Amino acid sequence: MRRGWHHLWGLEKGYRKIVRVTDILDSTRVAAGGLADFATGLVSPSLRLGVTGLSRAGKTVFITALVNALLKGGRFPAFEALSGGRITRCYLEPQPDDTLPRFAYETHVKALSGEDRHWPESTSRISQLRITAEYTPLGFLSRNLGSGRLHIDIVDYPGEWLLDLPLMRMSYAEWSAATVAASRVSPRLAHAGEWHALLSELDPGKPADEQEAISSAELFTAYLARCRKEDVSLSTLPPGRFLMPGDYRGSPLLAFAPLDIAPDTEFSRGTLGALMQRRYDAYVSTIVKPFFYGHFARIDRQIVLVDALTALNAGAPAVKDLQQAMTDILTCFRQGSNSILSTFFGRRIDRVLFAATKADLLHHTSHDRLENILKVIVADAMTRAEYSGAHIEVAALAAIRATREASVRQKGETLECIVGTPLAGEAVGETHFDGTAEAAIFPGDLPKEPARALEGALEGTLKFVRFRPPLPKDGAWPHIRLDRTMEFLLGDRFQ
Ligand SMILES: Nc1nc2c(ncn2[C@@H]2O[C@H](COP(=O)(O)OP(=O)(O)OP(=O)(O)O)[C@@H](O)[C@H]2O)c(=O)[nH]1
Ligand SMILES: [Mg+2]
Repeated sequence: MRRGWHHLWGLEKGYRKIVRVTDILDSTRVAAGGLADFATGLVSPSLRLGVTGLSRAGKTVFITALVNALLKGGRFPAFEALSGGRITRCYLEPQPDDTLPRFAYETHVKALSGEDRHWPESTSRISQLRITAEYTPLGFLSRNLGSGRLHIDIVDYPGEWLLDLPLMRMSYAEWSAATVAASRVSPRLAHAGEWHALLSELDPGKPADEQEAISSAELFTAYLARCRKEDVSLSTLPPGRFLMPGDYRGSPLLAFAPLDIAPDTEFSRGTLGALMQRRYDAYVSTIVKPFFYGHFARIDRQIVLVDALTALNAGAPAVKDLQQAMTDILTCFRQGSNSILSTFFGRRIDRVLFAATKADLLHHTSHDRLENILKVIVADAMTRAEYSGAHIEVAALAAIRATREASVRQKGETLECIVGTPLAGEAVGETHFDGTAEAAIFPGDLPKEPARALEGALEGTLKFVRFRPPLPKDGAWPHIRLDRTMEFLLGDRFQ
């Protein structure tokens, strides 16, 4: 079925076969970026940290908390360079890439501060922030050579864009066939009705009709949106810009959709198929490739944030699809997959962390279990992606912890609860919250055995409430395991 998704990347054989002039031009673009990176690296070492995750996974909150920790300090025992006092000074600097929007750190801190604090607004664009750290290196010799300086460039980009990368190695017909096949299987099938009805009427060989292309793009997008909704909660829904068009809203670049065709179909000029194919190719070359060459290929380290709890609560199909998304993501990170790029400037991602976010929505007794569930999902994805490459870790974390814990006795039973202030409008069963009162909530337990969670045993059993963000203590927000995450992503660069 989804043959194309899995065999597109990293197969040097396939790569050689389809290296075209545009690929060479594109790589030159990377080389230019790489040279600029290299030139700044000569003055002070720099680390480009990619932060990604699907929409609402917690990217903005994570980066805000991470930068705040570096700037203001706080309790981060497992991040040795900070807790040991070796990081002597951190400051924000103008970021080196003039064409990239800056990550609006100050705006997000402001949103999270004060009496009417709230979670930051959704951000659907790529952005970047440079923070520079001065530190005392470990070891007698290095200490005597003076202090070290490291630029950390944090790049926030939507995970949906990552899931678009396989399109670079897929023709329109291959993508169409795979996407239509996937939509004929549960749970997608139940949401594809309207789009399928139109699809069955379209004749790819008929003269192109702009209106048909637009209507099928609309119905296809509505189908993707339905698959993303919380109760279905699917993750693998490319092309990414269909659900988050940003500046491309209404553009012909997004006015195409799959047709019901074989993967090796060819189209004559002027047909509907040819029009769709042209737009698909334009999407890939104007949107996907510039992201790959301009940003993705320059990343050194990557954290992928995952809202695993929502998927677990939605049931087995959502978990399976999350696994598929991880497989696709790992295929992007597979060593050799960017071998053309590595020969140009020898850069490659050396560490990837998959992190389940919002762990503060569970009692701490379930944190290790959440980590274990994610471990199994990632291990399985690694096998399926035939992954070898960067060092991979998993974690369960809360970048900003909005809850505390309490034991509540109810009907002779002790329940391990979380306590926080649910946002106005949130509800658990019959209880509706007004945004001011604290409440103790039993969120549910994760099973000891990860396999049970993956089989869908948790479907509908977890109770999630959005809590009001907490106030910082001594400059930093409370967190869960953010320090371990920082140690994995940054620790060795302060040695
Ligand atoms: N309790 C809790 N909630 C969190 C945490 N991180 C994120 N959230 C919740 O998740 C929502 C989304 O977080 P963001 O950081 O905005 O997610 P994002 O990935 O940047 O989302 P987009 O910009 O829409 O792609 C927030 O509004 C919070 O409600 C956390 O550490 N704890
Ligand atoms: Mg965001």
